[in-house]
Amino acid sequence: MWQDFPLFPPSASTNSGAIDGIYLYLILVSVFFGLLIAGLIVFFSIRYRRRHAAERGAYIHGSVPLEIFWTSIPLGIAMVAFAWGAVVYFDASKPPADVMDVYVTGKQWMWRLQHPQGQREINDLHVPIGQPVRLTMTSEDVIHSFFIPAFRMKRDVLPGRYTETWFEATKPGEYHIFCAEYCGAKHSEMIGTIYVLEPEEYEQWLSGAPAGETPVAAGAKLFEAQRCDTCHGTQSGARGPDLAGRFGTGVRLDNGRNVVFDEAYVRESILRPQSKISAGFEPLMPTYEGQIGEEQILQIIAYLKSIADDGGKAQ
Ligand code: HEC
Ligand SMILES: [Cu+2]
Repeated sequence: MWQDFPLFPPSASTNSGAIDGIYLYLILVSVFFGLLIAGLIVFFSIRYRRRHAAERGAYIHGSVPLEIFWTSIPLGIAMVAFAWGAVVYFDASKPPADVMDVYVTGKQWMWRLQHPQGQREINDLHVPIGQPVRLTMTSEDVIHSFFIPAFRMKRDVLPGRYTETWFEATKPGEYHIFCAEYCGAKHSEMIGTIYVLEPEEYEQWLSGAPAGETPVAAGAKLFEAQRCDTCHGTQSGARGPDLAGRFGTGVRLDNGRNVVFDEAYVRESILRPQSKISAGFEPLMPTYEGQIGEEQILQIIAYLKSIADDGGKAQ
């Protein structure tokens, strides 16, 4: 019973210790001042109580040193929390270089996850210990939020947008995944489990789970099946821009603005191709709105990422 309703979740990621530190600081400051103020209220009301009916208090005209004293101390305490929080926040927001990409789509009322090697999971996620994992997330319907208390990690998952977060698990075990944004009737059932395994166990799990296609391979297939390749080929005279080696670079638009070729840009290009036109090209691209789902778009993105890393060669 208690394990299911822990007052304080286990601490099982590289960031959770630092986040707990700030939490503890805020709690201690609050407890200290809470007790101090409560104690002083009692003490003063006894010490300065009215002793006979005609007694009047002395009028106080204010004191600059006192004002400075009780302004600067709270300022200092708040600034410590701010600076400390900023450092931890920046540390926790950028993933290390050797991350493993897991793609997540939220949907009323479940989580679908896909590993870079192709394994798919629903409401469960197996990860190896000591390996940074980056989650690229989107929603197929309403706003959800991906929350792993044991990792002190929570990020909203929005329809029509990508959000990213990452973690590195430090302790083997099973931890809760919750949806932390009220998302309809069965919001409370939108829960899952994250299994943190030793690297060998993880390899074993990987080889035991049906792999299916990797996101990159599925994306490459879609790229042909949806005939993207007819316009975005490498041959000269192609009607659309070559997409190899482009991910993460800048794009010049026909209105002179510059944007980044990232997840959001690819998604928008597929669903609303007319909204941003690449400089030097005609607005010929058809929309795929309603024909390609969020998971498939993520696969195309994984494919375009892969042909950016390999110096432009597919797969
Ligand atoms: C009929 C030809 C055609 C097809 C089919 C087509 N595109 Fe395009 N696409 C274009 C053209 C032309 C542009 C450049 C003009 C623009 O930005 O809309 C473009 C732009 C893009 C861009 C932005 C590239 C840049 O350099 O800014 C992406 C990403 C993209 N397409 C992806 C796809 C994907 C994925 C598919 C398949 C699902 C696809 N396209 C199918 C013609 C096509
Ligand atoms: Cu939800």
